[in-house]
Amino acid sequence: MQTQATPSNGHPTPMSDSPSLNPQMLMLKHLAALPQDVRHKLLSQRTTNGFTLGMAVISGTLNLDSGVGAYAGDAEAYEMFEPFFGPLIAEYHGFSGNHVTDFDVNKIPTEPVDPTGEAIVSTRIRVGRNLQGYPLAPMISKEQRLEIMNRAAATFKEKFTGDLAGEFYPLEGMDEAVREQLVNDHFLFKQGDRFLEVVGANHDWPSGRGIFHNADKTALVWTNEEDQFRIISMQKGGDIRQVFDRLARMVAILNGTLPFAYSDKYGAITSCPTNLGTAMRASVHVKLPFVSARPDFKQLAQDLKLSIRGIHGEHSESEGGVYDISNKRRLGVSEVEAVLTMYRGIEKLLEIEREMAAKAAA
Ligand code: ADP
Ligand code: CIR
Repeated sequence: MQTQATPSNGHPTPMSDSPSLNPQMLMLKHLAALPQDVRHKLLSQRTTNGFTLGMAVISGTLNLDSGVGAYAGDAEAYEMFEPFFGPLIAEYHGFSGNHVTDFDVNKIPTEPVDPTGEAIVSTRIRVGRNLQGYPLAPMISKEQRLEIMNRAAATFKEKFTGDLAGEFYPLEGMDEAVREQLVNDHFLFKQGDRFLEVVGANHDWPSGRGIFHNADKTALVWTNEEDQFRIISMQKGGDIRQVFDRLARMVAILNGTLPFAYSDKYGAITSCPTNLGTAMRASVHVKLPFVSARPDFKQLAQDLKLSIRGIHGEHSESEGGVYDISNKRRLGVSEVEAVLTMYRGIEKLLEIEREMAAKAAA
């Protein structure tokens, strides 16, 4: 695909020609696999909020390079269009049972994954959450977004105390230099990309969007970006257990006041099917100059059930041999298992990195 210079939202956009078709796109595969009569029936249905199968597949239809190509406009869409979403979700996550949740921090090793502290620059764990009783990003109204933002801001003020105490900052009216600095420092989101744009998830930007953070910027919550909440725990270095412990406390506090949309089968309900289940991405920014130069780097990561991103988030590039490495699966693993996948995968990659560095020095 030809791309133009990266625009201010950080994502490469196609030139006037369309991006080339990804023949592996899951949406195309699972739409085509539906028996004709089922497909026709589903195409004629709409959820209570007015979401249709046509809207669910619009992102992949207009972004032919999509990996998945589908979004849900509300929780009901996952049930109504189950013949389409069910097999797609099962294939992406490699799982079709019921989701199990486990936030027990005692199951995370106390030993640091990077004992010398030289390789891991920072650790971040985020979960996506949406509230019961509201549509998801493609269908939510401006008023509903504002209502959620205001309810959230009140909860942060009242319930986030001690090390979690901080302030909520709406994106609307934020000083541009402050916003840019927060993005560059990896704390704040950019406007949703072209995949989210065409499904309507960027409607009314920046209204209702905002960020809460504590004094140290180690506990953060985004409102109304892709999901209504992205709950984030992050800090410098590689103390994965401490980051997980903080996240678990934040999730419990928020869920106690603002009940999350949850299904027995899919766990946390999110607009992107790749986020269902734990909706968790546990990542480290890690220096891997030798491993990343291997031609089979991507395969190696895949075998360890890891995803690789650049250091400015999804669809960005690496800088200086530092990569964002995270768990790939979010459904079919508990929160503890998602973090352990990342922990063990990084342990392995660092072992290979050390061996390669020693060989190169010999
Ligand atoms: P998400 O993780 O919410 O799916 P992105 O991949 O776009 O979304 O990442 C959001 C931001 O978080 C980006 O600025 C990214 O660089 C930052 N980030 C992700 N992982 C880490 C990490 N381990 N340390 C520091 N920043 C991180
Ligand atoms: C796609 O289908 O490629 C986009 N809608 C993004 C999907 C989520 N991200 C990912 O799998 N890396």
